[in-house]
Amino acid sequence: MRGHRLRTPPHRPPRSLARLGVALLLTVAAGVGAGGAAAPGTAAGGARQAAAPAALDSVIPAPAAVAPGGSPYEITADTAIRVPPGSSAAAASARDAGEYLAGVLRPSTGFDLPVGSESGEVELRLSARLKKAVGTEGYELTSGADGVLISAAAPAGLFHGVQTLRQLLPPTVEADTAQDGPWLVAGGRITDEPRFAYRSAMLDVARHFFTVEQVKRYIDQLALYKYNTLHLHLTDDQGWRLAIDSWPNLAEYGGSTQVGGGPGGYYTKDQYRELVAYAASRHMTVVPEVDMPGHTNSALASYAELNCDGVAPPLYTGTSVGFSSLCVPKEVTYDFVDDVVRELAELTPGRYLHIGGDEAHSTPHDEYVAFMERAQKIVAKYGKTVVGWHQITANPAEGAVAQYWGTTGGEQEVIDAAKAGTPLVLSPANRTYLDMKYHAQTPLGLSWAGYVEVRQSYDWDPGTYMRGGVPESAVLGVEAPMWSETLSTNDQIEFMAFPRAAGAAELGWSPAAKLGWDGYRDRLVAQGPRWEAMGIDFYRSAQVPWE
Ligand code: TNX
Repeated sequence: MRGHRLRTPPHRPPRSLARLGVALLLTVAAGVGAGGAAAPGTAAGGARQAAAPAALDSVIPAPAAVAPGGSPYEITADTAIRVPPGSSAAAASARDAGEYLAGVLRPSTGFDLPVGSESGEVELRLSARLKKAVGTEGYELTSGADGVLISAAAPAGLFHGVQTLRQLLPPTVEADTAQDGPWLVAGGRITDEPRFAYRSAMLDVARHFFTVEQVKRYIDQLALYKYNTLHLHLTDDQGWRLAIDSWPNLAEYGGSTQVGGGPGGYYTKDQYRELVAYAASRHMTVVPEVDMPGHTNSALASYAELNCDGVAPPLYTGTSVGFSSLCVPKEVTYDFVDDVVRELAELTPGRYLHIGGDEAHSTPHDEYVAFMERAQKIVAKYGKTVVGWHQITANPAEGAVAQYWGTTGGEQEVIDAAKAGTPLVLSPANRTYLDMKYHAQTPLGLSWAGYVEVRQSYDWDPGTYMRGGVPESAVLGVEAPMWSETLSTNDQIEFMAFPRAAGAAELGWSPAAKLGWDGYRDRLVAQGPRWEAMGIDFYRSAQVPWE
């Protein structure tokens, strides 16, 4: 994995001297030359800083409503962060959002930025009356000469507002060493809330295993774009990645390899709890997936009795799909499902539990339906709501969520289920699959759903995507899945995720009226230097006029 948060971005040509001169002049003209932010770092570092603050509507996802105006606020060595007092869980979580903000700003600004409840020019405020206007995830951000106020009805809204504030500051704010200011936030007001409740990214930790630290890094990157769900694809033919006490071989043996034959790995329950808690600290809920009845070779290899012929197959390290199935007629299969779902539900604070159900090509259809009927009941028994790949629309339980992964939006079974009340999470493979190659020469990824360039991934509307008269109200949200057959490092994940993960986030958050390729493309340009400062080796698509 590459070093994180590089001070000198590797892909960036040096700026011309002329441009450097202009930037310095603008800095002085803005009144923050000599006395303002004294310069840690080099002249070249200073020249990288935009002198005028980023426009309020330049962030991703595009905010719902923006009213620019008034003086900017400058974060200085004297700035403090004010958070709510009190002993409620909400106040504590709001304070965490304040500490998180300070944690982002301190290394790059070099300022102390104390966090406290007494005073502070950057304030995070809980305000119950905002619930009506912006819900529990929305926020209001107002900025002027005296400070920045982020208000929200709930801590999640404050956290999302913090992400907006972050993007309003220069990209170098992401660096982990001191950079030159000025740290200006444009004046005005943003009123913002999400279009969809479920804004998810999936990581396949089964085909290649990713450590807790690797997943945390991805969580932090997703938080910047207001994702609120992390779907972990925990099991597949190539590996079982979570310890299950009642069936210990699943992880110990079934998790002992991965695609290509490496050592694989699995999360102990404590490690998994740590991941869930870390995601929660970024206001993301983990949706765990145990994929059944297909994609189960790692389980079948671990326990002979789960096989119809009673013979355990060898572990599998290839990339074919559709060859494995749990034994639907055997009763032990449901003991297994019950134990796994019970232990998983105990580890899951969120309401959703994903049971897969895709590509069960080795399970006869009537058996698939019979299995899914029982599996969905078991999930309900442990108090969770089912999510399944859209094949579950064959017989969806009441309330079950179907995750659409087709490419046309036209499957009649899915359309009928959605119209009859099955909510959909949209992850069309030729739009949001982050493992699809960008183009024929992309060294990583697959191409079964076609090439997915940046525009292709962004230029669609989740509210009108499904055919056959499925209304927007049937869409719970959007997901960007990262399958890992060809990906085994963070660098590789990040190259495939960025820019596309930012686009899927915008489709999930921003109102339809704010979507549009031209505007998005221009806002994307500004993310390039931010990703560089974060050490993200993103794909420099020729469709985007990077600086
Ligand atoms: C299809 S999408 C799969 C996965 C593969 C992926 C690769 C889905 C529900 N199943 O098993 O990893 O394609 O893009």
